[in-house]
Amino acid sequence: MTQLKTIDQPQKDISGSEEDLYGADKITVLKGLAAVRKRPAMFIGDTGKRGLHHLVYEVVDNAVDEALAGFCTKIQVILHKDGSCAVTDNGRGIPVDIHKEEKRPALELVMTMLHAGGKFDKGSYKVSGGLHGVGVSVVNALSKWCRVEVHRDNQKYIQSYKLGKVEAPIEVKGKTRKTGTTVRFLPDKEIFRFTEFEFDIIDERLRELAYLNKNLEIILRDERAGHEREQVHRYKGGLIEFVQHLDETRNALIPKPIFLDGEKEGVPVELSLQYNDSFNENIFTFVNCINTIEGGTHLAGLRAALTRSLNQYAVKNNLFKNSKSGKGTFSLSGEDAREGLTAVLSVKVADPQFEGQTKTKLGNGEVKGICDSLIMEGLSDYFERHPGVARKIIEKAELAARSREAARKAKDLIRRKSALDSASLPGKLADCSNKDPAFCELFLVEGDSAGGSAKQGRDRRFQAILPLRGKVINAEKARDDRLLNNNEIQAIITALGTGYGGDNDNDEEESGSSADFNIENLRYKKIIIMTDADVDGSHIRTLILTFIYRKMPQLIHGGHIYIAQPPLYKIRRGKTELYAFSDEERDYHLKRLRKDGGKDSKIEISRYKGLGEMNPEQLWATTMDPDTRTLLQVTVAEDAGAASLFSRLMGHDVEARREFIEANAKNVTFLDI
Ligand code: 0RA
Repeated sequence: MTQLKTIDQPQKDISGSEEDLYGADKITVLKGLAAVRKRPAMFIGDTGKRGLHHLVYEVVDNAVDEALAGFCTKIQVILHKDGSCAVTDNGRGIPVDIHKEEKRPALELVMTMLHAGGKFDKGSYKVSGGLHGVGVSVVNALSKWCRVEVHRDNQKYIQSYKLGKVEAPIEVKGKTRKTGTTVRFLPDKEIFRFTEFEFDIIDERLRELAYLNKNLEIILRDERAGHEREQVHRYKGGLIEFVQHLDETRNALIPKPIFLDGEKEGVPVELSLQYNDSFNENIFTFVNCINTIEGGTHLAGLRAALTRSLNQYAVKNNLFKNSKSGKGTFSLSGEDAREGLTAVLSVKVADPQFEGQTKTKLGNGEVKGICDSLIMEGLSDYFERHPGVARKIIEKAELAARSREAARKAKDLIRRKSALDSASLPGKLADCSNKDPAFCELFLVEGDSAGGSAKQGRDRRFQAILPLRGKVINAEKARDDRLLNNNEIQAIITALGTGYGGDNDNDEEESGSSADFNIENLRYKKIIIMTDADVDGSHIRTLILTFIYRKMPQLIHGGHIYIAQPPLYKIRRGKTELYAFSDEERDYHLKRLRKDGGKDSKIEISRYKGLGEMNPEQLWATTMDPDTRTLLQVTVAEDAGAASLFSRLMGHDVEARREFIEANAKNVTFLDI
C-alpha cells in the first residue's frame, strides 16, 4: 500500500509523504480506492474463490467487532438470487454524521476510503490481522454495486455505490426503532475469476465465529434458486461446544471438555480442551477470532503450561507408575502431553503483531507469559478439583511416552537414511538433476506403471518421480511408530528431506532434535500428487493428504502441495487429438469437431481410467508440462473444519464416514482449489 491516490478528490501526487498532507499527529490516513481495484490481491489475497469469500468475511468481521465491543447479538448473511450477498447486524450502525476534517459523512468515508489507524477505532479488540480488517471499503471497491442501510438514531439511512464510488448522497428513508447495518454487495466479475458464493465455505467460517463468540447468533441463508437452505449458529457453550464438535467422531477420554478463562494485563484468554483415544494433536488457536494457523506466542504459552502442569501434578501425587528407575526422574515430553488432545485457545490482543509466511503467527512476546501463567494456574486448580480427570490424562500421556520410545527408533533410522548425500535417498526415487529446491518438483505417483511413464516423460532437470506402490498407511488411525515403519511413508519423508515430527516451534519449551521436521530442508518447492482418476486413485490421494495434513501441515500452509489433473478423455478425429479434463469439456470438443469437420472421418473418444494408459509423451503433454498442465493447489479454507473432516473421512467412525460420503458423493469440497 505504498501508492496513495484518491478517486473522489482531485488526483494529486501525495505518494511522497503522508505526514505533509495529514499532519504527523493524525493517526488516520485516508486513501482512495483506486489502488484496491488495481491490485486487489494485495488487499484480499487473491481474486479466486478464496478472495471472493474474503469479501463476505470482511463485512462479517466488522459486525463481529460490534459484537466484541458488546453492541451486537445477531448477524445474518443472505445469499441473494441476483448473486449478491447481504450482511445484516444489530450493532450500533455505521455513523452517518459529518466528519469534521473530511467534511463528509462518516458512512461515506467508511465505504469509500481506505483507512488505517485509530480514528474509526471501535474498542480495543478488533478482528484484524493478515488479510482481515482491510475494511468494508475494500469490499465496496471490488463490487459492481453495493448498498448500505443504516439504522441509527431512530432513522433509516441508505446509500448506494458503483465500483466503489458514491452514487448519490445519503438518503433518509423513514423511521426505525432498531439499530444496525446492512451491507449488500455484488462482487465485480471484472475482478473475480469466480463470483458464485459457496454456502459451505461461508458456513464453516460463520460456525467458527459463533463458537468463538458464545451466544452470538449467526444465520446464513441461501435464497438462490435450487440452493435454498438456512443454517443458524448459536452456541451457549462457546469453546466447549467447539471442542465437542471437533471431536464428534472420536471417543472422549473425560466426560466433559475442560474449560478455563481468565484475563491478565488486558489480555482475555479462553481455553477448552478434551482428550480422545486417537494419537493426533488438534490445537486450534485464535487471536481476535482469527485462526492463527502458524501458532505463535499464545500457543507456546499453552504448550509450556500444559506439559508443566501435568508433570507437576503427577510428581506431587506420585502418579508415574512406569517411570524408569535409575536414569534420573521420568517426565512427560510436550508431545506425550498432547497425544490425543483437542483444544481451542482464544485470546484477545489489543495490538496484535502477526508474523510468519501467511501472517498467521502471533508475535507479541508478552502473550506467551500471560497464557502460560493463566493456563498453568487454571489447569493446576482444575486438576486439584478433578483428580479423576487428572489421573486419566496422565495415564494416557505416560502410555504415549512409552510408545514414543518405539517411534524414536524408527525416526532415527529415517534420519540416518536422509543424511544429505543422495546415495541414501529411496531407491525408487528418480531424482532431478537440479538441486535448488526453488526449481524442483516432486511427483508422488500412484503405481509402478504410471511411475515408469512419468520417469520417461518428465523433464529430469527439475522433476523428480517417486512411485508409490504399496498401501499408504492411514495417518488418522496409526501412531507414529507404525507410520514410520510404513515403507511408502518412509520413502516420502526421506525424499522430501524435511525430517519428521517434533514441535517445529522454536518458541517451544523443548529443544528439537535434528531429525525433527524442518521445512527449510524441503528439497522441492512443489510436491505434486498424481493419481488415477478413479476411486482407488482418490483414496490414495486422500491417504497421502491425510498424512501430510496431520504430520506436515506446514507443507500445505506453505502452499507446497498440489494435485495433478490428468485428462479424463482423449478425443481423436483423423490427426486431431484433443484432451478433455471434464465431461463438459468433452462435450464442447465434440460439438466443435462435429461442426467443423467433414463427415468421412469418424470421431473416437477414449476414457482414461489410469495414468498408465497414457504413454510418456502424452503424460508429459497433458499433465506434467508446466506450460500446459493444470495443477490444483491444496489449501485449507478453515483449519478446524478440515481437521474434523479428515477425522470423519479417515477415522474410526464408519457411520460418519458413510454419511459424509453420501452427502458429498461427487466432490470433496474441503479443498479450496
Ligand atoms: C465506524 C464506527 C463505528 C461503527 C462502525 C464503523 C460499524 C461498521 C460496520 C460495518 C458493518 N457493521 C458495522 N457496524 C458498525 C462506531 C459507532 C459508534 O461509535 O456509535
